[in-house]
Amino acid sequence: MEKLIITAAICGAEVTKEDNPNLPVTPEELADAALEAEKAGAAIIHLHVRDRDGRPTQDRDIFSETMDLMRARGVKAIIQPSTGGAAGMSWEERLQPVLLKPEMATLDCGTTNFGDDVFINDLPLMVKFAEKMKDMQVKPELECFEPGHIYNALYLQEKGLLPGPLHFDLVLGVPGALGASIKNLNFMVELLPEGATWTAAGVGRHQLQIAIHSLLMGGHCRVGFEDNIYYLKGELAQSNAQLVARIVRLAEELQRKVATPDEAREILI
Ligand code: KMH
Ligand code: ZN
Repeated sequence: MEKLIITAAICGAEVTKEDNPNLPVTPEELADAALEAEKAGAAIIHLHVRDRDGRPTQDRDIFSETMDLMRARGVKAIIQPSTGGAAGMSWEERLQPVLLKPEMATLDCGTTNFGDDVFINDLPLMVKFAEKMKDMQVKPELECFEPGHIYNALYLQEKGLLPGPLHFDLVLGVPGALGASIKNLNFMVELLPEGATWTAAGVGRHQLQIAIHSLLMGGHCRVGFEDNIYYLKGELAQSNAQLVARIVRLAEELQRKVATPDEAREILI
């Protein structure tokens, strides 16, 4: 099997310090969390940033400051900014971090209910995002919350907007979207085109189960506070690194080697 690429989704847009006081939100905290997660075995840092009040923002300067701090601390992982941001943000705002020309960024592949909100990703928006990423040579990670989103990604590929092999993130268990189960993960993986790579993310208590199943299937894993703030039922996670380290231990037991950041680059970019 291909080496396992672990993504640490260290902050997200929805979780707060009230939910888990260990959540990193400032540029300094995010940089420390990224380094710690990388040392634990993460090869990709999926990044959201917050403003001074801890609210989600797509401010380009805050992304830039945070990414620079990460590199200054010695982070070698692929830094993958979100273009999803938070539900309700304008497309102009969401695209801001792509202008910094990161190695990768997310590209959300369809509209979905997202808790009490609607996370809007209509086709014109997706085309705009794919065109911009193609122009800026930013590798998209195709976020799919529903099986139909995979067909939207294939539509973008048919239009020539997604050069190179496709890389998907199958996100299962968002409240309002497809539930997190092994059956649903299998179904989505069967829909992926030949040659695609994929990672899987389970939300909340499903994070561990989905990561283990992905590990066994030959996919990659995403863990971290964006999707889940607990280590065990009723026990808050101490850090993103703690969640990453558990996957590394499981991978070792299952004899799946973990990819370094450079090995992840070779596989994905
Ligand atoms: N915060 C969600 C509404 C992404 O990063 O591209 C969207 C999200 C997806 O987190
Ligand atoms: Zn995200």
